[in-house]
Amino acid sequence: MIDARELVDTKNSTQAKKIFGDQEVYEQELERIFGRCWLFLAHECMLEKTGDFITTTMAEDPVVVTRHKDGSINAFINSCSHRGNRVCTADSGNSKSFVCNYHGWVFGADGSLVDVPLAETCYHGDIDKSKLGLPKIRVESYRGFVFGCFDDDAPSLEEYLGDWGWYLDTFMVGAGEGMELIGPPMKSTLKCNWKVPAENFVGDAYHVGWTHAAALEVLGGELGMLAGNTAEIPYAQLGIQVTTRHGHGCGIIRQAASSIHVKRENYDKFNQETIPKVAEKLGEARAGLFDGHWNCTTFPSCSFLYGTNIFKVWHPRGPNEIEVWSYVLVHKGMDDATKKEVVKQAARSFGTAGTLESDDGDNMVNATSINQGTQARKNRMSSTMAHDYEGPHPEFPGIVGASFIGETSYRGFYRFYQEIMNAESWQAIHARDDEWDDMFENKDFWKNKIAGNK
Ligand code: UNU
Ligand code: FES
Ligand code: FE
Repeated sequence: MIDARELVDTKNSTQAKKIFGDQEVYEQELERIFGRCWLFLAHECMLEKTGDFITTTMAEDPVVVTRHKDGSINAFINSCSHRGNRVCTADSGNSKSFVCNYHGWVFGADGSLVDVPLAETCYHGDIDKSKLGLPKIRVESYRGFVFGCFDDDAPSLEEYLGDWGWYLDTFMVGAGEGMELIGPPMKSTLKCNWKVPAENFVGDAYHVGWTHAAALEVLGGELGMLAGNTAEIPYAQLGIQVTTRHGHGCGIIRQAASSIHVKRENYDKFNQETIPKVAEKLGEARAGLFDGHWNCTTFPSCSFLYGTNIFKVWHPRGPNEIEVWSYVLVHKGMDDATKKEVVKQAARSFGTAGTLESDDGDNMVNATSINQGTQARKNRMSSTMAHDYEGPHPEFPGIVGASFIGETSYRGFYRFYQEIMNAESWQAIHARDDEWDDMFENKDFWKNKIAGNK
C-alpha cells in the first residue's frame, strides 16, 4: 500500500509526478477511489420505460443499468454468474431479459437468474437459481442523474455530493424543469491518465487564455479577451472557484455561459428568461451564477462544462489511457430548436472532434507521458496559485477562491484524493468531517475582503 502523503503534499500544494502513470498508484485508485465513490452511470431520461437499459463501465468493470418493472433502476456487473461472459453486448436498448452468449443463461432486468438451459436434464434439477443472480450495485439518483457505488459503507449520493449539490441545483433545479442528457455519448480514446482531465475540469481556467488562445481569438465572445493573457482584466470580479468536502468543485466565469457558442440567440434568450425563475426558486446568489460558464468535476471522474454544456466521463483504462464519453446537457424546458442549437455548439467545441477538445487532448497526453520519464517521475508538480486567496464564504458553501483563475479546486481535489487513498473505510473519512478544510488556513479571507470592499 502506498502512503498517499508521499503522493500529495497538502501543505505545500505539490503532487508526485508519478501519480499520472504508476501502476501501483493506479491499482490503489481502482480499489480505494473507484471501488468506494459514487460513479456516474446514466441519466433517467435514458431509462424511461420498463426494460430500457444502457451499458457503461465503472472504472474497468462493465455494467448494465436497467429500468425494472417495479420502476426501480438496477445496475449489475455485466458478467454471467456461470462462467463470466457478458450478459449484454448492446450499448442500449429495451429488453425483458439478458441472455448470456456462452451457454444461454437468462437474467431478468433486476439481475435475477430466470432460466438455465437443460436445467432438468443435465443439471438434474440440482441448481438453485435464486442464489445465482447477478449481484446488485447500489444505485441512487440526484436530480435525474443516476450514479452507482460498489461500497455499502459509502454515504448516500446526496451526502456524498454534500455542498456540491447546492451548486448543481443552480441549473438542475433553478430553471424549474430539470435537465437531461442527450446521448448516445460520443466516444474516444486518449493516451492519458484519468486525473489529468479531471483536475483540468475541476479547476483550470488558467489554461483557457493560453491553450485555447487561437480558438478564443477566432470565437471572440465574452472570453475572447482572455486570449494570450495580455488584456487588462479585473480577474477577481469575474468569477470564483469552489471546492467541497469530497473533492468536487468548479470554476465559474460570470456572464459567460454561451461565450464559446457561435450560434447562440436561442440559448441567450433562454438564459435571460430563466434568471428571474432561478432567483425566485433559489435566491439571488445562485441566480447570479446561472448565466456563468462553469468548469466542473464531480469526484472522481465525472466532469462537465455548464454553459458549453458538454458532460464527460473519464473511464480509466490503465494508468495511461482513458475512454472519454461525451454527452450534451440541456434543460428539459428548452424548446427543440434551442436544444438542437446547444447540442451542435457543444459538439463543435468539446465533442470528439471539437476545436477546443483537440487543444486540450494534446496537453492531456503530453502531461501524462512526460511526467513518466525515468528521471522526471522522481520530481513533483505544483498547484499553489493564490493559496492564501481562499476560504469559507458568507454566501457560497465549501471553500471559495477569489477568482475563477486560481488553484483552489485543484488543492481540494488532491486533498480528498490523499484522504480517500489512505483511508481504511468511509468511517475514517466521516471522522474528519469537521476538520477537512483545515488546510485552507486563511479563514477570514472573505470576511476581510468584503469588509475591505465596503
Ligand atoms: O477548456 C476549458 N475547460 C474551458 C474553456 C473552460 C471555460 C471556458 C472555456
Ligand atoms: Fe502548466 Fe507547463 S505551464 S504545465
Ligand atoms: Fe481546455
